Amino acid sequence: MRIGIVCYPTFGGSGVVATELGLGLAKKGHQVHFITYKRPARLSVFHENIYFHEVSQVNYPLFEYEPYDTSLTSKLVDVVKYENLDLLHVHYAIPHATVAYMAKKILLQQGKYLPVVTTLHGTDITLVGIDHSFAPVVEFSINKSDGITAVSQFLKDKTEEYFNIEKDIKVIHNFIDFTRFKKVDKNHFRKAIAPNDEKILMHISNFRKVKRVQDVIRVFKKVQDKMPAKLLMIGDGPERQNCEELCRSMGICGDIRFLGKQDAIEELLAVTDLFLLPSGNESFGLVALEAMACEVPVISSNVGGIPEVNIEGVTGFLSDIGDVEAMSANAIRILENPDMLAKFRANALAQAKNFDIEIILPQYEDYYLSILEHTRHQVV
Ligand code: GMT
Repeated sequence: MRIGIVCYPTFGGSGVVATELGLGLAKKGHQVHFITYKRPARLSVFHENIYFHEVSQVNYPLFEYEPYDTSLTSKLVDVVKYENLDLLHVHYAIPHATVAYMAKKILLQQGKYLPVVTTLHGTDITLVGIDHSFAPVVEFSINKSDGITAVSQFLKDKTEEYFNIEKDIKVIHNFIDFTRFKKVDKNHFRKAIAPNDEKILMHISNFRKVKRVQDVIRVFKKVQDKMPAKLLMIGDGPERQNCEELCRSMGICGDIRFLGKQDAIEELLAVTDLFLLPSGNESFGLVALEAMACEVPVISSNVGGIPEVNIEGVTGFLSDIGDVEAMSANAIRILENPDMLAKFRANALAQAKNFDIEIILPQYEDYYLSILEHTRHQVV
């Protein structure tokens, strides 16, 4: 197939999933065209089946806000037509499902029917999507997609609860590529980060409010009161400053390293003992899956789609949002007990294997084929 992929090219989960999916499809012989405003963060290798079309910025002085949707639509029309794409897969509804609909209408006038699949990732529904400034457009655009997928059962249910969705939403869970995410021997890293064999805890996110990064610090403080420990904070975003100030006020900066945005997170996960994800909302929690693939148990909140990934008492522990006491007690329980830690590590890997790209990617391929079959007779 010739597949177009539209996504946010940043470090966010939806862009990561879109990029990894494109890479996986390319490896299986499909021709994949990424259409975004910047090269996707994880698209760092050359592959003969991968093409990248950059949407250029228009800086006309009249535009206080650049009309990105219009530029993206024009680019889509161009790429779909001249690369003769079979299908367009857009990730994150806003504005991508809407832009896809516009491109579809333009192409229809020019004699081509463009099948569109929209994948819902989370905040495009639960946070931004339901905002009045977007909701009618989001509902309309989702309904105009030929296929709709959601990354968890939770997200499907929420989408159907919030909006009047006329089509079936297919749940295709996020996935993990074990050729990249696996526990590797990085003992020299471990020695550098924790020279006295301290326990290593980790958090990765975009440091937005929804991630509750201050809870990570509070949990870590309670763990550290019980045992020597280090915390790695990976990523960057609006809450980082507040978070650093909290560390300073608690006097624990010496044991916390803010590493900013990192590419090779699997190398850091390889030396980690426990992953913390206390989010206030999370449709799936891809980072939890990445941690688990590297045999790291997860202490998380019990919101959204997280329980579909992290299994209570098996791969980690789940607590109510903001319950720092329970989260730290659970973290201490695992870290104090080597047998339990070893068992949870093995369980985490076993659970992650259910989300192996080798299992999930064919679900997308089958879904594309069903959409192509379904739209084959569309009158142009
Ligand atoms: O985690 C984020 O805030 C980024 C956001 C995105 O769209 O890039 O992530 C969402 O999509 C990820 C991939 O499907 C999911 O793993 C995250 O759980 C989801 N984030 C939220 O629902 C808050």
